Amino acid sequence: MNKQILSGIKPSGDLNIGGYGGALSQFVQYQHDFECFFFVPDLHAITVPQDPQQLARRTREIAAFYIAAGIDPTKSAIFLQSQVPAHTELAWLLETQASFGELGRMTQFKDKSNGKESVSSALFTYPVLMAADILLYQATHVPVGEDQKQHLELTRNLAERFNHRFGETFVVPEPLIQDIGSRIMGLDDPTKKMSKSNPNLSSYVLMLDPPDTIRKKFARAVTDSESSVRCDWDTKPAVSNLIEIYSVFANEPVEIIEKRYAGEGYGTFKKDLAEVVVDKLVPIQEKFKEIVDSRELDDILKRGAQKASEKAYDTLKRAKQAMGLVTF
Ligand code: ATP
Ligand code: LTN
Repeated sequence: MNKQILSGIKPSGDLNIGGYGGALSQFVQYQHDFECFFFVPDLHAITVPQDPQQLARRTREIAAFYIAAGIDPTKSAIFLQSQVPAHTELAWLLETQASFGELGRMTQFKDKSNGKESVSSALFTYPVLMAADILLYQATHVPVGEDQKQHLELTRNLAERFNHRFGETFVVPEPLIQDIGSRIMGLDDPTKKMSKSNPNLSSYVLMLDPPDTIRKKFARAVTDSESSVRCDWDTKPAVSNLIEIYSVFANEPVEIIEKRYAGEGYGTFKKDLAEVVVDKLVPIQEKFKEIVDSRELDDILKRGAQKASEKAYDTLKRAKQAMGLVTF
């Protein structure tokens, strides 16, 4: 069977190393073994209020990060979701198959709407648009962080339900959630995922943080009381989180890192961790700066949208026909 990957990172805030560990670093690895579609889900970003200028800026930035991190645009399609209208069209078709109850059970919706007086109806239907993103490309695999597992499960249910009601139309996708890096936690609190919405700026490292800021943030990162550098999420969550970050950025297994720091205190380990992250991020930051405002980026995104559209419209047409909508 052909293997296809689709995934994306929302332009809803400055990208941090959580998104790199859970998503971007994986994208780069998979591009050699799969036909890949990497997009920027800008329509998902506007399910919560966005400043228009900032949204436009961040959308370019996410696309530039894809390339700067090593995705080859001649191999993989890189595009913006809003440039391929088939996404919203299929989302509508799928909404007719999704129940109110199942969308209400989505934990991301519950978290994001919790305590708010009013939220957009698009925040509620968000996972259906995500299902459309994936099903349009007949993706067999979707690399995401742990937090997206429930959305993937809904996507699988919708695909199976549609196929059952209207005949085989969609591939039922598998999530690709890596053991290491799929749950990078805050540097201030290892029980909460590293997130750009955390008001404590030291809780995350941004992809564009200068080296000295990265060093300071890791120096301040919380650790656990017992001072050995050992991965044990139950009793030592803070240090386990730092070891996982090291593992993602150095591309080394956890056991090797534990051995290297056996008998060392947290101080040396945290200093080295900062350097491992700086070494990885500095070249990405340089490439990012070269590309983010370039015409080359516009051309890549245009070509990507063309390639994506071909595949997307083919699937959309089949879905419409299956449902009895007249197509010509
Ligand atoms: P928000 O925090 O605003 O909800 P997000 O960071 O979860 O946004 P995206 O930026 O779209 O949303 O995330 C892109 C990808 O990065 C997703 O696959 C998500 O699972 C993953 N990801 C995000 N944060 C982390 C994290 N702390 N650890 C591992 N993966 C993460
Ligand atoms: N919901 C995801 C972003 C996203 C996505 C997708 C990821 C939108 N559509 C399709 C993978 C495949 C998030 O919040 N991180």
